Amino acid sequence: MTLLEELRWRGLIYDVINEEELEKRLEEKPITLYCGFDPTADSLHIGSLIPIITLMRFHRAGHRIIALVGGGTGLVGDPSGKKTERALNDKETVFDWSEIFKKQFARFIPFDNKTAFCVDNYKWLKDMKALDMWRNYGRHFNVNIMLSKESVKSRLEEGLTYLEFSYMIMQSIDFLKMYQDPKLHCEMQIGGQDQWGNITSGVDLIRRIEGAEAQVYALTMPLVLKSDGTKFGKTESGAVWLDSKKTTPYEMYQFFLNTADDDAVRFLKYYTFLSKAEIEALEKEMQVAPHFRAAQKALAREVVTLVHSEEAYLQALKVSEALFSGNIKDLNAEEIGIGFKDVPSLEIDSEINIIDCLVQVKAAVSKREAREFLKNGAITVNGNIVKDFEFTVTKENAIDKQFTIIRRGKKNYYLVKH
Ligand code: 383
Repeated sequence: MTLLEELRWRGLIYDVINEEELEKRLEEKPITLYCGFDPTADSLHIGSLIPIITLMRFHRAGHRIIALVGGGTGLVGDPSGKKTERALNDKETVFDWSEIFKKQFARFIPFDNKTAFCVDNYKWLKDMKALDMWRNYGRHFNVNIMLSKESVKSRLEEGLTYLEFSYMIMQSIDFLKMYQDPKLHCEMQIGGQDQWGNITSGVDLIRRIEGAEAQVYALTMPLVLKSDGTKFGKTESGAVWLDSKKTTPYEMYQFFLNTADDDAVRFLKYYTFLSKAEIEALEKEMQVAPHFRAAQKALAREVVTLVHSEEAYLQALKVSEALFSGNIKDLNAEEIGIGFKDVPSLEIDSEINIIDCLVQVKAAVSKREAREFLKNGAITVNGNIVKDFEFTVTKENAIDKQFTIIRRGKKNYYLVKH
């Protein structure tokens, strides 16, 4: 399989210009391509992951890649895909976030300044003079064409500021600058399907300035939708972040583990480096024994290992299996903190009777109900069934003298912190 064939098999190509030419060009010699990311938050999230991994696929196939941080464009705000105007963040914030993005990219991409580069468009956009901008670039942009781009067209009723309107000019200048830079000679831009307008506008600018024979390429990847049609990557508590402080490896593991059967194979193709044969084997396994969730487990393993580390994955797996089986005895305090981050909890000083405890942590609505649960063997404390009404929850018997885990029934967990 050629790289393009592989990308097509993975479902990663939404649109591409010059496909045949590109196929030839990629076979000939290494190409340089880039993808841009605007620092609009203090971390990248899994929406940024597919373009990053796609860059990695090109790099591994011998091409040269550029991860661009939009320190300049981030001060403007891309209207693409946005229904309303973006918040205008102050410069300090955008610069801080740019630095975070650069560090996060480096976890995926081995920047060596020969085959992999990290650039920030603030470097050239910051010195741009308004007059030069209009005279040198503005004259190449046809307003009718700009108005026909989805990012603009969809906002005409709602309203769009001149600042946002000019965004595509800046992204186009980036492509041009990096095309002209002798060290980079960037010939291709990739992005999500929402970026098609901005990318093709850059292609047009390069052709206008460099001549129609200038060969440049563009490829967009599909927006990731779940089989139920909703956007992938969001949880009730918001985005799934790559920063482990914002989304723990365990949470990320759970997120991918919960992928619907109908989505699992597609996401394995998007998000992992597993081969066609490996993915097809997982697909078969899923058809034969869907309850085993082999595809989801592989997906969660691959993503958490890639984004965090093997160690983080193993820990997430351990916590996840312990919670699933109810066998939490082997977990240490750190792992309990991870697995029980969001369960109802109660802080106590020294000790508490089990019935009072069940009521206070809201595992039971009344003492009577608590006794009922105990009598029926529905309550476990640190993995052991407790039936005794006089049982006391103590710091002494807590895990690492910090946590007592109470489970009611099969799945309801409560945490007592000592
Ligand atoms: C800035 C300057 C460039 C080229 C691109 C940019 C950023 C671009 C943008 N991209 C999105 C972002 O930053 O706004 N104008 O949040 C997202 N990307 C990638 C991908 C995606 C897009 O970072 O579809 C999802 O992740 O293209 O929405 O010279």
